[in-house]
Amino acid sequence: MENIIWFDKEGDITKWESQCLPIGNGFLGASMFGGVRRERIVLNEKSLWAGGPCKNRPDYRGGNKRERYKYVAEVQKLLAEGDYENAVKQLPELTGDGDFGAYQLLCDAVLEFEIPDGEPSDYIRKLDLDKSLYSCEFTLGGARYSREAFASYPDKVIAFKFSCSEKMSFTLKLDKTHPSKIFAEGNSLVYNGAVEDNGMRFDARFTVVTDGKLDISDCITVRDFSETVIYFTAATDYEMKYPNYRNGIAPEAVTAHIAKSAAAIGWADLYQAHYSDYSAMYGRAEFSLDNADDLPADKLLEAYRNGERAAMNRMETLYFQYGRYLLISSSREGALPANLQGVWNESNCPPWCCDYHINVNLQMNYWGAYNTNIAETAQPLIDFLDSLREPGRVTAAEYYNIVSDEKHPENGWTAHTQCSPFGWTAPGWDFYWGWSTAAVAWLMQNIWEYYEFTGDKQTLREKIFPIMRESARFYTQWLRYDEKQDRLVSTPTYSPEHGPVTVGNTYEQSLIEQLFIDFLAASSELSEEGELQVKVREMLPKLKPYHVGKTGLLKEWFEEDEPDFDRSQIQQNHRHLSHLMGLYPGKRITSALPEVMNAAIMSMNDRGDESTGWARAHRLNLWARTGDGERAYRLLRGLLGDCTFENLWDFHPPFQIDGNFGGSAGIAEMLLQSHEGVIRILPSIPSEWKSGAFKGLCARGGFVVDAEWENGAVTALSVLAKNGGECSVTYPTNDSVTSARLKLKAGETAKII
Ligand code: FUC
Repeated sequence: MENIIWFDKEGDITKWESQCLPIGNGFLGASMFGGVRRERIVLNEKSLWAGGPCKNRPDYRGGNKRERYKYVAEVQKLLAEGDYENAVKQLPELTGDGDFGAYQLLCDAVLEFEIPDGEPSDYIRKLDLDKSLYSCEFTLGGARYSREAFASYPDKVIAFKFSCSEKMSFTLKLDKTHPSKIFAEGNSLVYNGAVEDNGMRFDARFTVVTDGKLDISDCITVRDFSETVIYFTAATDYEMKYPNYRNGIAPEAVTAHIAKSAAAIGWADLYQAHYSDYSAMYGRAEFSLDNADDLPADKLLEAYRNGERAAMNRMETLYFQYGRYLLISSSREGALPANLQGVWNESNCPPWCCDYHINVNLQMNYWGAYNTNIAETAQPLIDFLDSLREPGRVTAAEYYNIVSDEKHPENGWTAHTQCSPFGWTAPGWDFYWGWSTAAVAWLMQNIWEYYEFTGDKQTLREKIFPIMRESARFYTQWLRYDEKQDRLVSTPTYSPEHGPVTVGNTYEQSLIEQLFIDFLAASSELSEEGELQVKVREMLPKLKPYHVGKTGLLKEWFEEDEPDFDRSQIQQNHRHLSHLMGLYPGKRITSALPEVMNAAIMSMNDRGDESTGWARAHRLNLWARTGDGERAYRLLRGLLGDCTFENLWDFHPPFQIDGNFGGSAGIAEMLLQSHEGVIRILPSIPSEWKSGAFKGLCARGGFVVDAEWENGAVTALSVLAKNGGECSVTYPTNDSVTSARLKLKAGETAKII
């Protein structure tokens, strides 16, 4: 069945986060409503940000205050002495300050169509995920109107086509613009300006090709046409490079060239190039369930909430592909990574600045990149983390006294809860959400897994390993021996958004442990051995992250059973499950550690299932890792039923795209797992998914799996070894689980069933 999100009525142009349909190419984004007489197109360019270094802000330092390590040492000393009261008084010193900035809207394009009065019939607006094509069609006064749009990565444009079986007219005006000049240049409308806050220059152009009469002033008017195509492109002078973050190139030089060449190529060939680029990634994976229904998205959601099985099958398979579509559309090489809303944004003051939150959100954005077979989408993340190393060294020096100099180059970098494209790596301006020393350790999982899944040694050696190595070096210098706890600890620590301030909380200890394990694995892949590896090997067993508390739950805080532990800050149903990192996305809590696994399950039950969109997506992946398919499914149902807008965007609320990505990854995690060295087929399958099929899901080691099942038993199964190698596969058959051991050459496929 085709994967299409569609509606039989116009969207409300005032309800962007729930009613628009988005397209994007990693750099540019557009979202449309399918308005019959009046259409609003929200336009974005991913690097258009306020904040950062600029003429008016010559003292910009990525949020870093100076010499904070003195206060950190004081807090560490007080905590070690058990003097929490005085330690807490110092915490306001462990913060960053300055202008953080925010992702900006580029502008809205508002179109007014001259269309006869009356109600349209046969109306449909849709986002075809398989074709990566948006369209809207209807009949009115005997004429058929059609609008289409796609966002091309190869040609860096968004193309809009307006056609009609009879002659029609429209005007296009820009709205919510930044300080700028808007003028005609040949057959283009040019919107050229700068962000007021930081002077970041931008240029956007709309190049029009029409068979009608074209008039461009500060707006576009096209009269009596049967077909008009607008090629839209935009660029800024942003560059992902410390310390200035500007490339010194006039953006108009970039856009003029792109627009001209797109118009010369034309709609049909541009689409062909776009489709082959997109489908080469998107087409690799499929998920289908029997008897799926097809309904407009709003009705689908309603039927989903009502538990109608056929609609649920449809929704679940569509949601899986939507996550993949959204990641391909918002994360492509050369651009910044997907932010809190991917690339789409209607405001200059978006929620959480539409930034890069790294105490769960940015990590979650990429959870589905590897297992759903679109590893290329992680390139922007790798590049972004690389770009944070230089500013991250300033933070390491000021807050941790870990200094890089000529004698100790690349001696350690760090970042905290939120990052910006301008190298903001300092803690937030409030300790209680802003301090997160292990956030970078967590991100290292995201990039190490790129190698685990693809086996791409060159990228590991040249890009990923240096980032991991410098991060591992940072933590080896940061960890302290704590006598009371008799282990190496990160201190102070604060469980994300939850607290309280403690020594060596499970979040930090477990993330650093996973980094050390992965760093040693990476070193061995590259035959790298030296002092650092020796040190990491020695420190690793001393981290001891997991402890089961008196209640039987996995401890979030080492000290939580102590009589003077401050329980007042503990929130029973808190959305973050920061102490369960080792279960997912980490790989430490498995059936090989039954006591810890059991405590983790008890902790999940204690926290409950209801939460924000992304937090449900985390729970879904966590339950999938326990092998409890019914429970994982319950979480999926909650995410899709209770935290999803009509346009199938996830909400916190507000709209936050991480839940889409986490949900799509979680579906894959229910269908296939490979974190324990074995490829498990249908490891967490609910009874609701009795029969179905998937294609192209990836396992660590470069294996790609296709499977079909009926009544829970696998009926067809094949494994492709991209790089060759050995693997074990387990899969459910009628009453048991069957195993196969494979040895394959590079490019060889084994048909197990
Ligand atoms: C984290 C979460 C919030 C929100 C924000 C963007 O800090 O705790 O719920 O998702 O990121």
